[in-house]
Amino acid sequence: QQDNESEDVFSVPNYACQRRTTLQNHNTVLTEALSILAENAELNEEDGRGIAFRRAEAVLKALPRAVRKLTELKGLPCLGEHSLRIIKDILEKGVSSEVEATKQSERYKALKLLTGIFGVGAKTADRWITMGIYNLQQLQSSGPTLNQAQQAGLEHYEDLNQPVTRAEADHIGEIVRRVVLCVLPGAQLTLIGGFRRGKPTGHDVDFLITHPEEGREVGLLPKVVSLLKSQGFLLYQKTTKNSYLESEDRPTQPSSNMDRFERCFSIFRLKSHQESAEVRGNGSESRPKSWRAVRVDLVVSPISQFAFALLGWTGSKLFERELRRWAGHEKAMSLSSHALYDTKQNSYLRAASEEEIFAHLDLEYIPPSERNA
Ligand code: DGT
Ligand code: MG
Repeated sequence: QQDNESEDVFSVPNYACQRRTTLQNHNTVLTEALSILAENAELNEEDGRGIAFRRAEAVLKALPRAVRKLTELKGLPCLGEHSLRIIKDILEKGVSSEVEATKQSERYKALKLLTGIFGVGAKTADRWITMGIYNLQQLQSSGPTLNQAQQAGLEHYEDLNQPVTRAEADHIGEIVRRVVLCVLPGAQLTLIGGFRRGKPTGHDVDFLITHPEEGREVGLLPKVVSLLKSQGFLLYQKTTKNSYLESEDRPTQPSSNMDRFERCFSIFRLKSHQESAEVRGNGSESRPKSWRAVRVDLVVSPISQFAFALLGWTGSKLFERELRRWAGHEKAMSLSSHALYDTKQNSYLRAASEEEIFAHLDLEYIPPSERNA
């Protein structure tokens, strides 16, 4: 009797960084529903609610099979009353009225549309909605002041909302690698973000640049950017300087995602592979556009921080957040994309690989493809 019962109840560890979460899961109807509510909370800047739904979503992603009954979930972590109610509705009726109502709501639709403009966050979108701006036409006709990023975002709206494929990411990688090596022979370029976790598409392409000799990476990024620009690859770019100082950077907010690497947010002009053929064969009328805009992020790390940067930029966002929560709550350590600090020993813990960081944290190593929490 008791054996039967325990067979029917799921069990997963508390933190997403203790679990192996692949891209595919057995409960997509449930996880997509919770993801909508999480997204809605994030768009409304209700961070606590957003995190609660993300954690619940991640627990369901980690289950070894589809959920059949609510009672199977007894004892699982991170499933609050609200999430359980949504799951119950879907198990019983096939849909959640709250999720459906959210998807239909004018505010949700407008927030999603407006924050889909590069450079527009939840705050700006909310301000525009109060001004009666719910779509791109209203935005263009009522003309609030746009900064340069937002202007570029609006101009390339359609392209930037088309998923980037892995092939496009690799193509951009070849272009960037060539330029990086030209500026600094021996430098290394690594594809990070969702593509490193095995995602077939992404909303942008993220790269981490380093050099095996500490310090050689200093000053690299502005040169890379100006070379890319002179070769016509950049439609927009904003570069921020490295402001990390170990002595003053003891990360005080383990939940914060911000880091201080030298970084370039850009919009890349990517030529279509078939461009030459199409342009040649097609005369002049209604020639298809021969290039597309793609969001590309470049981050530079000194080799001494590379493992931390790699871990911090591979994601998923929830996996990162859970790693920092684990470090802080369970290990009295503070993890950032620069370093790991042990508050009991009052010292930094060095690491040359992601494996070493997991070991410092007393966690089983989880490879990128299983960090899709
Ligand atoms: P995507 O691009 O939507 O397909 O999915 P991801 O997972 O590539 O997400 P993305 O590009 O927003 O960010 C990649 C990872 O980098 C993400 O898991 C968290 C991390 N990340 C993003 N922005 C920052 C930042 O400002 N600081 C730090 N430390 N990490 C960041
Ligand atoms: Mg990305």
